[in-house]
Amino acid sequence: MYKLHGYQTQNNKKVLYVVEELGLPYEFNFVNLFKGEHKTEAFLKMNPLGKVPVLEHDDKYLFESGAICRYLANQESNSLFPEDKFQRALVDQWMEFFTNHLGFWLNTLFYQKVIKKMANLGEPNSEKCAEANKFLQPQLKVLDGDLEKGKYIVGNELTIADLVAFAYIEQMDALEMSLSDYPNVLKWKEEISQRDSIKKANAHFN
Ligand SMILES: N[C@@H](CCC(=O)N[C@@H](CS)C(=O)NCC(=O)O)C(=O)O
Repeated sequence: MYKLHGYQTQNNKKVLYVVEELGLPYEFNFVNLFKGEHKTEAFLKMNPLGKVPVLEHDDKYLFESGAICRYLANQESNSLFPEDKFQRALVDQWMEFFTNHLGFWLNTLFYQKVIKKMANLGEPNSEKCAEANKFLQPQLKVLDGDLEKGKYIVGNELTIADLVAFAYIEQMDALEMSLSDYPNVLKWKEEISQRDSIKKANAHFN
């Protein structure tokens, strides 16, 4: 049994999407960041950084959402994390692209425009938002070009790269950002949003 300690932000959702898609047995422990539950002594023993998500498995703890997704997908052989070394490297490549580029800029906007408002942290920083928007448009174009070639991010099979990417891209709804200039991304996003795994993962937050 796996136990996932998390909140309802994209780093946590990506792990939930992967665990649901794999059909692994797990328990979800909602960690209320607004109550500081991620900074208690007990939590810091699981992750000294005081951040979610954390995966608990057989009395061992793992933090960093990308590492958790890969660990879960490595439990048994499955098409979500291909065995072929080059295909697997492509999955890693797109996961890194999201963590360091496209997803990073979406997170920047999400923090400035959504989280700051929720947490009463003041107005969005317009320079940071402008910088994020400048990088986002060409990077969305790159993703759109990739999804023109295949149904999913790495060819025609769903992989953990799609689930990780979806957790970032879906933030565009709350940001009221349109995907109309990126029709392949829009089609892909709509398809992924209908998957049972996505619905089951989000049911934790209803
Ligand atoms: N690189 C980490 C980032 C983890 C992270 O920043 N988690 C946020 C929620 S999405 C958090 O715990 N924030 C609370 C804090 O930093 O105090 C990952 O991918 O897991």
